[in-house]
Amino acid sequence: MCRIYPVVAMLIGIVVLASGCIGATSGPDDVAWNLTLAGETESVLTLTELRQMPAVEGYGYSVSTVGIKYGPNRYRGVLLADLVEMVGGVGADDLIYVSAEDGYLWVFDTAQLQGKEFFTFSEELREIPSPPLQVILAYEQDGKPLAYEDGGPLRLVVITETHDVITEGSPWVKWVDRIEVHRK
Ligand SMILES: Nc1nc2c(c(=O)[nH]1)N[C@H]1C(S)=C(S)[C@@H](COP(=O)(O)O)O[C@H]1N2
Ligand SMILES: [Mo]
Repeated sequence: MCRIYPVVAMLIGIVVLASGCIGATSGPDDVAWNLTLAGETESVLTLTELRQMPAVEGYGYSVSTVGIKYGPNRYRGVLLADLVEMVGGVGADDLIYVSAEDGYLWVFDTAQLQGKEFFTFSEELREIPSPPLQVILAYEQDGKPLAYEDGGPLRLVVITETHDVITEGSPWVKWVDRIEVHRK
């Protein structure tokens, strides 16, 4: 008889864990996440506010330093350039620091802010001339909120119009929580 109690306790535990998981994935706006924009002014945006901004979409396909290819996936988000505009914009020599809660940081110059000067590769990982690219802060992947294991809720992504262009993974900052304009 007393052997039943551990089993019951375990079952209750499983139910609690399961309902916790369901709660966490029930909708994009349930995730509490603040994005800090720091430039001439400072501003903090929620996911809901980001979703209300003009959105852009495209294909993202990246390759990690060790040659693992991720994608192609469809992404939706806001232009990094639009976010920077909200806090005073950038001068030609300014740099944009994009960082995450794990301490990762990637620095973009103003050419990259406009989608220029990235290396692009074919699916065979041969370098190809760069088609037009856009640098976005993505909140959606393949029509769903960007999952935490994929770098969500907010990830820096480089997108193209077609699904066959690969870019280097290092600028694809996961879990972005801060974007900062550094004046030269
Ligand atoms: N926050 C954060 N974003 C990150 C990284 C990281 O360590 N932390 N690694 C970057 C690098 S170097 C690559 S190649 C891609 C893919 O990394 P992964 O293969 O470790 O997922 O994510 C990028 N974004
Ligand atoms: Mo990497």
